[in-house]
Amino acid sequence: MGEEKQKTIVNSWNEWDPLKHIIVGKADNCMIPPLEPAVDAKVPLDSEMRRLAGTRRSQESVDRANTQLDNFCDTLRKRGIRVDRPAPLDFSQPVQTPDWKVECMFTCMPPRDILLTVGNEILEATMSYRCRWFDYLCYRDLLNKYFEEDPNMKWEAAPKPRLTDATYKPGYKERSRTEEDKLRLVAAKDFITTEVEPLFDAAEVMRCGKDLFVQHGMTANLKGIEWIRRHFPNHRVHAVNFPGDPYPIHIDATLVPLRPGLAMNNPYRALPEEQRQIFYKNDWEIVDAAKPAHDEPPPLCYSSVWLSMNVLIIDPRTVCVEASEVYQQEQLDKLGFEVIPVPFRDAYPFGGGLHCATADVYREGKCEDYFPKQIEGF
Ligand code: DAV
Repeated sequence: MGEEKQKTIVNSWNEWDPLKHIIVGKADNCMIPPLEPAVDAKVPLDSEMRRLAGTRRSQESVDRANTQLDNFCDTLRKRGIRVDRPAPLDFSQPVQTPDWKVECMFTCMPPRDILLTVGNEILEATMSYRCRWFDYLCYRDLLNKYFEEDPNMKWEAAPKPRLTDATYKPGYKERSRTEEDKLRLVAAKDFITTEVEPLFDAAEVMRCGKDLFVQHGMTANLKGIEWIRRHFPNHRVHAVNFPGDPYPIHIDATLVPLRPGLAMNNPYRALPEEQRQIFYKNDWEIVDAAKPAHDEPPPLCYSSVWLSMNVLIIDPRTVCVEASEVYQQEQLDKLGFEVIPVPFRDAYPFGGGLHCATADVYREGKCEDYFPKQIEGF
């Protein structure tokens, strides 16, 4: 069926049901983010991005990323999946609100960070970086179109945070000068943001039907997780933590569900024993993700080598994996998947891997209960 004939339906309850319609980001105009407090806590301590903060990325690197993004779109379209693209802004512009000003914006390469699709709803997340405050503008044309074309689509936006200095802990930088400091702070659940207002990136949420698992870390605070809980009263929302990750943002290179009953966990960021119980009680298996094929991320990348496990599942038997990630491919092959290798390393520096670079619009299937046996107080 030609993609223009496909009726627009917004519906996606999990990360694995058969994919029909998706948004894939663009690298155009992407900036190296300015070192405002929340960005500072995430950019690796030894990264060149620190020196180049607030500058443009080279056009050559943008073009290479866009070539891979376009190729990824073609791969999805050939499988009958409808693909939409955001509208990049001139991210080099300084932006301000009544409370603050930053020298530039960031990117619209990773739509997963901001758009949370739960059933027939697409929710714009609050975000917690000032340079990402206006991310939503890149997606408004698309969301408006889905709203017009699907009479059941619910279009929501979480309360825009003020992101004043009160949102970030003073002295956090001084307390996190080394990787050991960072690991200690993360283990104590001491993150850069305060609890003055709800904060979350959509990519902190792992969707498994009736259950949403949300990482409490550098972009989502407890009030943000509570906001999600009250916003989705028919769901069960679980806060999860991953001690072992010095830069905990976004759950999708850490804990990734593959199909009902099977998830993979980053072995360096193990889900704590008490938080695993809900999986075991419901006969889920959690396997360690295969090791990444690379020792280092590509230059000027603020994500880790674990983008290896940032896979996009097309249906419960088919998965897109980055083309050079041979160990991850081999593992998923052994677990019974057809693996589609997708060259994507040139796009990594722009905001992440194959899952980060996408946002679901439509997967077939309905809201199922994969965790009928709950754990008290979790
Ligand atoms: O391992 O650096 C990357 C997730 C980006 N959305 C990591 C997490």
